[in-house]
Amino acid sequence: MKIGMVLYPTYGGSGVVATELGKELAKQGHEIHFITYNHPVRLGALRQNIFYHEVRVSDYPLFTHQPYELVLSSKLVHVVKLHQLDLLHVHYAIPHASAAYMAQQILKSEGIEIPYITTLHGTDITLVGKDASFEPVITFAINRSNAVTTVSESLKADTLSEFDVTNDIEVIPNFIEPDSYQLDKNNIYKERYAPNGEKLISHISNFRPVKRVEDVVKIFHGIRQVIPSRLLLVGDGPDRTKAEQMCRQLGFCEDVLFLGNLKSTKEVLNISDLFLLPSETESFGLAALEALASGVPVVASDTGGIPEVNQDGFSGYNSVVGDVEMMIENSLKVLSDPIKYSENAKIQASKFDISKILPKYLTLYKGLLK
Ligand code: GMT
Repeated sequence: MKIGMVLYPTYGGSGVVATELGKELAKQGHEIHFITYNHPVRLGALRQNIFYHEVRVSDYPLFTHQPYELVLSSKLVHVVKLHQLDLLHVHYAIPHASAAYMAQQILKSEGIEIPYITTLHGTDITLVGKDASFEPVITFAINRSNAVTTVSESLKADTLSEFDVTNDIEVIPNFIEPDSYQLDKNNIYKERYAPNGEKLISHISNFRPVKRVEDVVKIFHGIRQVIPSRLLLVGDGPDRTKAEQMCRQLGFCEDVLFLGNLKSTKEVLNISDLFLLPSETESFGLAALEALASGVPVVASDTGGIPEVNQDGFSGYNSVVGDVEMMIENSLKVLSDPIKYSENAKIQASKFDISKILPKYLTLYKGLLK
């Protein structure tokens, strides 16, 4: 199959999922065309069966806001025609689903039929999509998609309650490739970040308010009073400064390491003892799944799709959003029995092995091409 994969190329989970899906399909011999405005972060060097088409929006003085969606639609038309693509798979509804619909209609007027699949990832529905200024277009583009998937049951329920969706929605969870997370436990990194044998607690996100990074710092504060530990914070975003200020106020800056955005997070997870994800809402929590795949138990909030990913009491614990005290208690429980929880984490992650999830996408694609 020849597939056009439309995505955000940044560090966000939706872009990571789209990139990993495309890479795996390419390995299996399918031709994958990534279409977006920048080289996707997780794509790495270009490889066999993979192509990248950059969407370039020119700067014209008349436009206060550059019309990315129109340029993307045009790009989709060009790429579909030039490479005779069989289908488009768009990740994140805004504005990818409506751009795909526009391209589909243009191609139809030229006698070319191409289906598009929309995968909803979370904030396109739970935060941004709810915004009244987007709603009519999003509802329309979801309903006109030839297939719609969500990454969790929870997101499916949210989509159905927030939007007037008439299309069927199939849940296809996010996935990991377990072997790629089994790195050698790297003592050099461990010694560097935990020179006195401290426990390493990690958190990876885009530091937006929805991630509740302040709770991460508070939980760490509680853990640190009982067990010598250090906090590794990966990512960047609006709440980073707030977190930095908190560390200064609480007086433990030397034990909190802000590592910024990293192309690969596996090395950090590989030396972590516990992963924190106390988000306000999370449609899935790919970062938590990547932690579990690395054998790192997760303490999280019990919101959105997180309980589908992190099994409470087994691979870690989930509790009410904002219940920092409970999260501290759960963290101490996990850290006191590391081997058991680490093994459980890997068992839990294996449910999301790419070998189990990829066939679901292939069946969906083939069904549309019949
Ligand atoms: O978490 C974010 O803010 C980024 C966002 C994205 O679009 O990349 O993540 C969403 O999609 C991920 C991949 O499906 C999910 O794992 C995240 O849970 C989801 N984020 C939220 O729902 C807040």
